Amino acid sequence: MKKLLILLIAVGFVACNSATQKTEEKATAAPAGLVQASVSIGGMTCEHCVMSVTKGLNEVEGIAEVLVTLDDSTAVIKYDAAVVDMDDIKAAVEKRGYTVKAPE
Ligand SMILES: [Cu+2]
Repeated sequence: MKKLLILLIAVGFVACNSATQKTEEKATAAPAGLVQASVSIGGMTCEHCVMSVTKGLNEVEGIAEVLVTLDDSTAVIKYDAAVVDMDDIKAAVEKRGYTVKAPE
């Protein structure tokens, strides 16, 4: 547990430092093979939470595009369903200390 806390603090610190880098999000047509899913993220309270979740998801191979919104606590993810599935997406978010409620 202590190790996890340290990890979370480290992640938060890194995320804070990069919080000024605003990623530009554009609505683009998904390339063939990509699917889009909107999931609810639990535990986000500020912009650096958004950055942390965004980073965590962008690190996952097969995820092409991530748009995390703090206001409604959602992440819209475009991903290659042949490479990743919802379990991988959940794991990446949970690794950052947040929860995921995937659409049923
Ligand atoms: Cu935060």
